[in-house]
Amino acid sequence: MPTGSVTFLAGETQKTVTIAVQSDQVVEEDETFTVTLTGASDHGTIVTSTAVGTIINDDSRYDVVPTATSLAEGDSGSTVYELTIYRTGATADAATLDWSVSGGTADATDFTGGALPSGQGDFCRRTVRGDDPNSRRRR
Ligand SMILES: [Ca+2]
Ligand SMILES: [Ca+2]
Repeated sequence: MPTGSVTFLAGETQKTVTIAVQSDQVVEEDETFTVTLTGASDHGTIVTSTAVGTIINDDSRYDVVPTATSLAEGDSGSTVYELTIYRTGATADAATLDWSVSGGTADATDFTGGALPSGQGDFCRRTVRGDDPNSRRRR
């Protein structure tokens, strides 16, 4: 942890302490630190001895709700499944996430267009192919 000393020359009444905080790209809680004054060389009394600083996290975190909506696929057409993605931490700037679907027990034939979906930005609307045998034949 940082330490240092401050020297007041004769007649000086104010000095500034500078403390360098390491930046990062880690999502974390805001963090506090305390600066404590000790050991005045002129035997002066340190009346207010501590100051608290707060390091504010400015990194954002993303979480997808881990269980997607469960819906019947339907017998024709398509059904819209939705996922919710949350962003916390720093949200002042716009951001884009990529997403893609990989097979669990579903495969590409279970999605409209016959491919595993992927995309950017539109996190909330994907369609699943209905299980109408006629619609499969039309592919
Ligand atoms: Ca940061
Ligand atoms: Ca951080």
